[in-house]
Amino acid sequence: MKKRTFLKSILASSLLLGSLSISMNASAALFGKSDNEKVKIGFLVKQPEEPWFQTEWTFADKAGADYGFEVIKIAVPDGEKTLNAIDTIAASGAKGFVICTPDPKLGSAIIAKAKGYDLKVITVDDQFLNAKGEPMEDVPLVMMAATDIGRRQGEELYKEMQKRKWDIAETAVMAITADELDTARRRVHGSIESLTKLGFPAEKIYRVPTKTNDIPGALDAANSLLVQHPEVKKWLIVGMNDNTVLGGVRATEGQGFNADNVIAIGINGTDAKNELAKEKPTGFYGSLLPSPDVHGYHTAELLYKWITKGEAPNPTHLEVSDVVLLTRENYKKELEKKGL
Ligand code: FCA
Repeated sequence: MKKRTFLKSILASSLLLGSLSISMNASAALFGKSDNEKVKIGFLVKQPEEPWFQTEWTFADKAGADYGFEVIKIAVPDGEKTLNAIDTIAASGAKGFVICTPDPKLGSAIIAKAKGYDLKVITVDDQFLNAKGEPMEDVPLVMMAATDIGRRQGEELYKEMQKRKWDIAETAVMAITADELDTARRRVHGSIESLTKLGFPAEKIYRVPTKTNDIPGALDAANSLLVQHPEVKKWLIVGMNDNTVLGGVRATEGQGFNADNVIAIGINGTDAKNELAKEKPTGFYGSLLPSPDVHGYHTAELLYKWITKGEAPNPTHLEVSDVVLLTRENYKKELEKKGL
């Protein structure tokens, strides 16, 4: 009953808005496009403090400027905020949203809520899981080519270790894992796969799970691993993104390691800028920069076309595989090339 009254009032207000927008249209013909008649989309991200997601927002806005739509950007660090954000988006008159969910298991709830409002949904970076924990293949997704980028991380670490002529006998790999997030699991898996293929002894690749996907979480995980292996003289550090790897580096520093006996390579690139800009090199050797610009721009563009032309994203899944290794030497130039 309540729901029906609510629907009625939505209907009534949209009729009212409809007549308002007719008169707006007339004035828009005279004065150009008004903000009220612009298509609106939401862009929801789990960790707005990461430059990665800020970059996606910036490029979604760029798509908005190019096509003439408005992007409503909302931080969704947890499930409750995510569901509230969907209400906000619907109330603002947006027709859909792009989302990097704070928890893939929210997939079914997000889709159910979006359907209730007739909102279209595109996922970015992290794939939804259904109630059974299976990937929701039918929801459009744009993400990095996780396994390939992970493999590249392992290759670059091995290459740098060889260049420095390190003795494998005194070296080990610290792999900070976040296996419940599929993209993270695939990256770390790819990295370990490359390292072992190239000849790094599997028994000296130590995995440790992080509780949270940020620097403090990774730092705790790394500390617990370091105390178990006082015999290791040199470390290679693997993790799913820059913050995870930075947590590992900070932990090694706490135990007296430095740029001479740690090689760490992150993933994201955008989030490694400050570290690479430090006057003195740290154990953080470099970062793989995929394409947050493409993810932000393209998801927004796909959603706009879906809303305005009825063209659903095809293919449904897109893995962006362009990646460049940023180091202290080239990071400024490479980031500039992408306008970052
Ligand atoms: C995940 C990570 C982010 C970024 C993104 C592409 O969402 O948490 O840091 O790497 O994938």
